[in-house]
Amino acid sequence: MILKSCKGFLFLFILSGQAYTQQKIASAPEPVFPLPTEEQMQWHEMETNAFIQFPTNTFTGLEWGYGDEKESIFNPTALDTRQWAKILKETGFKALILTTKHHDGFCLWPSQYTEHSIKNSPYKNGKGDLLKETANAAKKYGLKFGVYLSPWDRNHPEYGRPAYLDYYRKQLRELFTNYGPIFEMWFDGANGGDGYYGGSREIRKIDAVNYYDWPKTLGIVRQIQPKVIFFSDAGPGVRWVGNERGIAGETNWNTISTDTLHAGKSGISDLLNSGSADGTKWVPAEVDVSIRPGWFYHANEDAKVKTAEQLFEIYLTSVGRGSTLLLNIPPDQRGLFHPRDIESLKAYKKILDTEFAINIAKNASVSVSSTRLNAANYSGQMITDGDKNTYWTTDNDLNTGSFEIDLGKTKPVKYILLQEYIRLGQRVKAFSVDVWKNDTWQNIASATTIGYKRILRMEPVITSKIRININDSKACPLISNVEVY
Ligand code: FUL
Repeated sequence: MILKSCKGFLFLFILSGQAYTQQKIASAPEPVFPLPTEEQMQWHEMETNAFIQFPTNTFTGLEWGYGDEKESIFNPTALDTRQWAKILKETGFKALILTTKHHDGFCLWPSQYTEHSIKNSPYKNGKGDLLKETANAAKKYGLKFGVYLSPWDRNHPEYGRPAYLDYYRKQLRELFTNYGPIFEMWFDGANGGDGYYGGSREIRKIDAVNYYDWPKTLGIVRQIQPKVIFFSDAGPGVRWVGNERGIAGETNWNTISTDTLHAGKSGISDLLNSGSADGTKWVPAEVDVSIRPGWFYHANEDAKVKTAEQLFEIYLTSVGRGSTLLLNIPPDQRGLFHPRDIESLKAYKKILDTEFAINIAKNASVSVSSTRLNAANYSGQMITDGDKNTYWTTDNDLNTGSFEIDLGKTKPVKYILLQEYIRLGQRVKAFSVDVWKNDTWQNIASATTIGYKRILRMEPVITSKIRININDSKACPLISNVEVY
């Protein structure tokens, strides 16, 4: 392969047989801002992560511990963080995020700043450190590790006053200094209300916008680990999707204007769910949902564990709509994933492997309405070449375009998976899908955004050719990948 420059174009000479064929190479389109950071890109590519919540609620049966639980109640009999990590790895998860302290204020690590922690529990006679054990298990199984540290603390006597903020920041320092790389930090939106508060047993309200002084608090964490991604309603790394049912918006922009949000702000669920086309920041939606009705293990919910089919639906409404799925699997009172949850997870993985077994568009030939400057490096083939770093695009002045994928012969089609090259911004606003049937094109689907990934499930249709029409885009569309199953 030889590269030469002439009149502003690069020419690529590829040796095919005995002769060199000349191919024109053009430069990339201008980005459409805002853009993801490198860490956000990695986060997009992870697609499915797990949440693990194991506070005193597991033993009290509550959903929100009051903060007055005795430390002695935390007594898992067979805890094994390697079991969690092993199953998550086997069922396709890329990371786990541990709730290190829920609203009850009970810490799963021996924090030096409180007595309300694992160090005063029977677990390993007070010598246990679940943060360390979980981080080690994640590492052993090649999973990234993240943490949740509830800002709301119903145990702490100073909650709602400046002294608590100092305590919270010290705990963040402990987390980010002692447990290795943390890829994501989860800030919960639930903040303030009734609680034990060191025995006061009263209602404490906070000023949600100002109390935590988030810029300063996040700055402290960033100084220790600059690459961490912050989750909250307001981002700044990733945003809440606006519900806990596992459903991202059918229209799902990774962009949103964060000056309209703050953690815990009410009345913005729809905005969080869809993002906004004209948003000024890249803050993609994360879909957090539990495998059980609640966030913690309760034996009376064993029969209500989501089925593999329900989990697969959630996959389609989260990852399939360009979000990342954060699926909560709460360990039981032994400290292990319950057999029912494991059964669902394994069967869900089987569905994924079966439904997406063979991409029938892999290396299929693609014809396009037009190619950017007729350059080889933006041709239709980039869509089916299996390389996430190459893409098809058009000239700058076009915000529509179409391409046809030739499957070679007639085959049943049930899913079409599309991806934009979002490193240069999310662009597509509307697209439709046609299939070749009875010697004509028939429309079978229309949708809005694509983003990092979009999966359309259809009534199975038999066809030999698929046409995707980009009907509206912020600027020339950049399509990096299409798969067909
Ligand atoms: C919510 C919390 O109140 C729940 O208990 C749970 O931790 C969930 C992930 O976030 O806001």
